[in-house]
Amino acid sequence: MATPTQRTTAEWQAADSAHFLHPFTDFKGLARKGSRIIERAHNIYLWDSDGAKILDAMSGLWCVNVGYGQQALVDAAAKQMQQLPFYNAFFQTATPPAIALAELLAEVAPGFGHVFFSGSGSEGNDTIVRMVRRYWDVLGQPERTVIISRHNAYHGSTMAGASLGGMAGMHAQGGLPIPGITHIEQPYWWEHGRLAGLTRDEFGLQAARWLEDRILEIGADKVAAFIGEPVQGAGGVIIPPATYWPEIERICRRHGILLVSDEVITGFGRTGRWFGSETMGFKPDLMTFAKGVTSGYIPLGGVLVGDRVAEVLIERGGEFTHGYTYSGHPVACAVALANIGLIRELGLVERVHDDVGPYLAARFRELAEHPLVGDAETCGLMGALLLVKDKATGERFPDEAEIGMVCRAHCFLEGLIMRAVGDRMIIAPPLVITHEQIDEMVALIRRCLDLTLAQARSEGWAR
Ligand code: PXG
Repeated sequence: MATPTQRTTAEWQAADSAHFLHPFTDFKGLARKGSRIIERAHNIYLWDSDGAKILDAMSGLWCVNVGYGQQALVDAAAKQMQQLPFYNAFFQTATPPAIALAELLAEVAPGFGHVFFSGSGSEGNDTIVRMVRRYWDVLGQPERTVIISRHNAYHGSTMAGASLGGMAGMHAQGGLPIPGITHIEQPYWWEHGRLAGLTRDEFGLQAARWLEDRILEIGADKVAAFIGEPVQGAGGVIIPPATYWPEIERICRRHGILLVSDEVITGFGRTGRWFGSETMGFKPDLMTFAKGVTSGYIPLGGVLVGDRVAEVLIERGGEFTHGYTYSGHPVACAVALANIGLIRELGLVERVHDDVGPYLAARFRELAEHPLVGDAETCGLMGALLLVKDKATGERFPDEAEIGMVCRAHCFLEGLIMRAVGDRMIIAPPLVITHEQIDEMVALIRRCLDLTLAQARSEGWAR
């Protein structure tokens, strides 16, 4: 069997397209282009199989919060693998790393004294669906089953996760959403508020009231929960107006509905607090987490259970018939312990809040001057640039221009990983990024915007 260094890029690409079905990918289209083979990484940089260095402004897939190459996480995994690589928590057993992590999570998430572990964010959201319905069952209100989510939300790829999500393309495959899940419009001011002449704050209140309208339409006694990402990630880093979440919280309380914050991306420092719900000023009943809990070094996810729900499930629920082989996997939990320890030791949450977050925001305000940029927003170390056809009027590019993909292709060639979501270019770099590295990233982004503008002009999409 060949080891990574023994094959050429072309050989890797041939084997890749012969056998590997990639997630969210047109298999045949990828086979024509060939994958870029990523072989190693350090800090915020990746190296591909041709030796090219790439600045990873997406932290892998929104997860490598502490950056690549952190030896403490490697050591924690190796030590735990030697001592006890696996044991389950089903039949009156537990392992020290899982117990210690549950304890530590309760400390970083005040008010969430309990945790249910899964292997991923999707499984965490499947757990959410079962848990909120079980909660109302136990309370003698089994008809409270409906979960309200939002269009353009992302909550995972399992049947329940994809159903909670509001991605039309996903619902079009496989008979989704599953019953009992409904979606309201997202709090995207540029799309739904700007042209209606609303200020961001006015729009935030209006968007929150869409939740109340839906609750009244269905009947509050049928609604189990509302779920949302504090800041939508995969949907394009949609940062809601400051008025949105406090109003959502008031509406949920008024109708007795559980409030679920999907913190898979926004957890563990990304927004400048431990959890995005703190940044957005609301207190959920349940929080889904994954990604940043281990900085992506090993899969782990779960649900942080607030005291209101925990008390009912523990005191009155009996057996909760749900669990995964890897619920509380000792190696994953050991890595999470080391990761959270490192986040604390390096002061990364405060660093995002007080230092690199504001610095990124200032540099993004400069990018807002670029002729291609209609809007530039950040929240902690998440950022988005909206690419527009006409800066003066805010007119957007037609879908056929595929402006985001054009820009992403330039980024790829220039050694920068940036995600394109329609006409939004988004970033979420590792929380260890320095000022100098932010400068380097912004210079690369600027160059790619210039190249994109030149191409759009030559193809007649822009003036
Ligand atoms: N909730 C949120 C908010 C997410 O962002 C999940 C749940 C599902 O987590 P798992 O671990 O099952 O993947 C996610 C995942 C993208 C992209 O293209 C985003 C995610 C996953 C894959 C791609 O931005 N987020």
